[in-house]
Amino acid sequence: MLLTDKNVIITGASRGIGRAAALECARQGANVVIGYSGSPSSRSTVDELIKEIETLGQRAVAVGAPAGDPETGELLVEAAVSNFGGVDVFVNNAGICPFHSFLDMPRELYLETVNTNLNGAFFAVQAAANQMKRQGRGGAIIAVSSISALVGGGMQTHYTPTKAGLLSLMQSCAIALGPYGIRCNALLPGTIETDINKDDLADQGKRDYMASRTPLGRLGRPEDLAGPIVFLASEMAQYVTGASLLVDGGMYVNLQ
Ligand code: NAD
Ligand code: RM4
Repeated sequence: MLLTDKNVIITGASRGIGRAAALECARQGANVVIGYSGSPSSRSTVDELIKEIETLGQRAVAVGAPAGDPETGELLVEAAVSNFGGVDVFVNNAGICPFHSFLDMPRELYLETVNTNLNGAFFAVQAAANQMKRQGRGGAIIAVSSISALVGGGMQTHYTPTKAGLLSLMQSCAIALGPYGIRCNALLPGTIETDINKDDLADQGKRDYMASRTPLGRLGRPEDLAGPIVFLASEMAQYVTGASLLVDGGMYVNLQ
């Protein structure tokens, strides 16, 4: 049990990587605030997740609020404080990647992507960090960035800058928050099969190409990210801050 009695907030936890992380944190002894978009269609999956976490003997509450809203971080923190008594770990995971070509990128799509993935994250990290500072017992902040913080994507020109931004945010926050014992790290997943890339990977040629680029021979699963997130959240990583952890089956280093 690496997270006994820790209170963890995870954004975008209704499905995919966030959901897998929420379950693993609970297995490791944490209570979880489940951030989700607030859309009524997500409510039943969120309720199921709460039940699964309770079955594991832990507590969970859900907060439905858009990730891009600057107030959302405060709402998540308030839920953690009022239900569990504080925040020890904040995982900024919510994100979108609506694949689109560059030259005709709709302005609204660009702005929505940056707002959801990066602007909201800034304010949420700030809210979590202020609460951790008030508590005076340190904490861990993890941003789910991407391999795409390091390499480009022709259909991701709106997305990759947000992931590079999250990586940079964690590096600067590691400096700003180190004096309070708050560690800040970035997780860089490779290509993980989730709803975010369902349509993109429906193209068999693209799918085969992405898998063939991966030395471990397969695309990732959400559960592949759960252990690394728990590690960064836990005392096992007590001297790890400002770091970035690629979890990509080796895709990034696979030049030839
Ligand atoms: P996903 O689509 O399954 O999950 C995304 C989560 O974010 C969902 O819970 C969704 O409801 C939430 N979300 C989206 N927009 C939101 C909004 N406006 N407000 C609140 N919540 C919102 O995809 P995933 O792959 O699990 O993505 C999780 C994170 O991992 C994202 O930040 C993504 O960029 C990152 N990532 C994914 C991959 C991959 O290959 N799947 C690779 C690298 C990084
Ligand atoms: C990731 C990476 C993956 C892509 C997802 C949507 O950051 O670029 O290849 O499928 O985003």
